[in-house]
Amino acid sequence: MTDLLTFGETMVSVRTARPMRLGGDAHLSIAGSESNVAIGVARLGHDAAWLSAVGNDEPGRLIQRTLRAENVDTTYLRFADDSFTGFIAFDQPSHDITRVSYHRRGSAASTLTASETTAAVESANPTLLHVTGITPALSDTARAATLAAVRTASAAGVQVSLDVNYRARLWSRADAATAIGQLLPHVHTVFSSDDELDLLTDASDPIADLLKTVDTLVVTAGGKGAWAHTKGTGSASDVHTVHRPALPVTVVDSIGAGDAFVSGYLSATLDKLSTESRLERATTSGAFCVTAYGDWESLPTREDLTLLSHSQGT
Ligand code: CKP
Ligand code: MG
Repeated sequence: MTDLLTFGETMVSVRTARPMRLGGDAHLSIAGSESNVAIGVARLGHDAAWLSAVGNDEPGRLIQRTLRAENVDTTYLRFADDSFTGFIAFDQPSHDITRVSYHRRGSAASTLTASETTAAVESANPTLLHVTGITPALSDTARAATLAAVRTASAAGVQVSLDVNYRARLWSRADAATAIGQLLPHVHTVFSSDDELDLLTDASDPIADLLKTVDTLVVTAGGKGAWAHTKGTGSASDVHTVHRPALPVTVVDSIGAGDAFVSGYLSATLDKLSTESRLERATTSGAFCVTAYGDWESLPTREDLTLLSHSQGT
């Protein structure tokens, strides 16, 4: 039994503070939306397990070691002899622009299978299963692995969350809409940015339409804050909405903010807090994360969240 199980590709990352072509100093780390969420949830005091595949290589061992050091359970990590660990390069052509290049097609994580994800769901027996729309974009087997996992989990009474996380470099909007549409009937909570909603439904009232399928729809809109929509107690079209503004912080690095937001929300879900309090922990965690560099390095602990709330006078 674990609090949270998640799976997806974690890559080795190399980051430079200027155009990479100029060479010079680089920072070596790891990056992956689902492992970011696992680290975030673990830092907030819960048990988190993460499943993936990496190459049987040094980048793969860096990923394993980093996640273990962050108290993430890596029991379900597979080292693939015949494949390689994905690689992501971040560089900065100008102060305000971070450029991302992926080298992940055919990587070890793209060989994830349905039998390994369903076996992990059965053995970990998590309270929450979290997936993202990145995994089904990796390959046909990874897409089947995602669908099988959410189906198995929801049939077993596990609460399933999905972060849309559309990545234009990996697939078209049409392919993403089809694959994510297959997941939705097995998902309870969806995290979507406002510009991803059209991938989930083409209805004129997307929120009411999605709440026919999922229990909670959390929509983020950067500086405008976030909304959590749940079914109201009245008629089918009755929707209960909660809004939290974004905290006014200085943004240093926005990559990983979405994962910080999700980990705050899921942590408060595990603590059985109200929708309002889930959204509050999510926005505080997201705000904390953007104030320092790194996809996961700047994820907050509980103490960090208190510090930020106090500095905002709340
Ligand atoms: O939506 P976020 O900025 O929170 O996601 C960031 C992660 O997995 C980052 O760590 C990167 O490796 C990725 O999303 C990705 O595959 O793009
Ligand atoms: Mg995101």
